[in-house]
Amino acid sequence: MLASFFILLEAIPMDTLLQDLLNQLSNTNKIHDLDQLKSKILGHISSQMKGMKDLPIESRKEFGAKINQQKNYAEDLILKQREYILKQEQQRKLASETIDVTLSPRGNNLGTLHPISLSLNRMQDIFGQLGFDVADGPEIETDYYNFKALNIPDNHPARAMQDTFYTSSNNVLRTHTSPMQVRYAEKRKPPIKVIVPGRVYRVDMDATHSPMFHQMEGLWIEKGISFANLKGLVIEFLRKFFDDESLELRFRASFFSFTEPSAEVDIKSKSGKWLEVMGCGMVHPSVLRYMNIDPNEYSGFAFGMGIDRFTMIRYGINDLRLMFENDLDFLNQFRGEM
Ligand code: 2NM
Repeated sequence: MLASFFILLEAIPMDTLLQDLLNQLSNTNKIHDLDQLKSKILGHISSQMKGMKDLPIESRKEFGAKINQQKNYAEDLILKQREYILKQEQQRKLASETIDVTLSPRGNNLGTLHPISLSLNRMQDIFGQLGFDVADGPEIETDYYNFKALNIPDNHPARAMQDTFYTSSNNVLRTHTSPMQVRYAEKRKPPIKVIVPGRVYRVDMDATHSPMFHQMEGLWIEKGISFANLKGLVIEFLRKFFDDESLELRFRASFFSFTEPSAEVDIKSKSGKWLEVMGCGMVHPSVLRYMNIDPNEYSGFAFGMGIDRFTMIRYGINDLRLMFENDLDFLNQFRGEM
């Protein structure tokens, strides 16, 4: 409160109650308190005014002038105090909203690569260094590329509606990425070295199967390519991918319509259990012919693996559903992984 008001205060004659009330003004620092005090002050002044009618007529004028002077003075004081309080409040608010630009940032909210992307990058790096091209293609495929060109017979159970998603125009959601390998190879001359990663679809849904999952298939066609080359490449790839130069693995004879002979590959886990991780084989002569390649001149091998499964094994993820929920606490654990 400004000192000049108090000087004025002494110049205006007033009763002690009013004086006391006006003195309290300088101690109010909330608008609510000021409003309450204001109504006390103005109430007191107006009750004084009401008593004016009982005064002798000759002193009424002087009394009225005095009360008016008090009222103007009080209102002026109240207004000044109001401005003072508002200014204080504003300064307090500004001080609390100060931004300290020298503080360090709150951490970034950059996204992370999904573990499936991490695996895919890893696979592409390894095969890239071994001279493989990367190709991708349509997820909606024709019966020809998804089944027929892969030597899958018309009556094969994989073609059934319970296993394959069909579109209304009788195309399919590709059940593997091999159709793209046929598309790739039919337009080229050997040597052909390509990997095809991508989404594939099968009618399947439980704790270990998702209707959409990720696969990567590879193809190497060149004069003189043998099963020994296939084994060498698969061993090299698996040991690099799992970062374990002494990783134990085994090839088990198997059957696929598009390869002959065929094998499945198991790796030995840390706990000593064999885990099946991929399938492979020498490309069937019929499939080579669909690729416009003469099986008497060229041979080749092909392999396929589930990227999701590789990811779960590498990072110790025990539930497939985690891979597709995009829970941030899950994804954040892969920040900085490779
Ligand atoms: C596998 C297993 C064995 C495969 C075959 C072909 C193609 F197009 F050359 F015929 N691509 N991929 C293949 C072979 C895939 O996945 C478990």
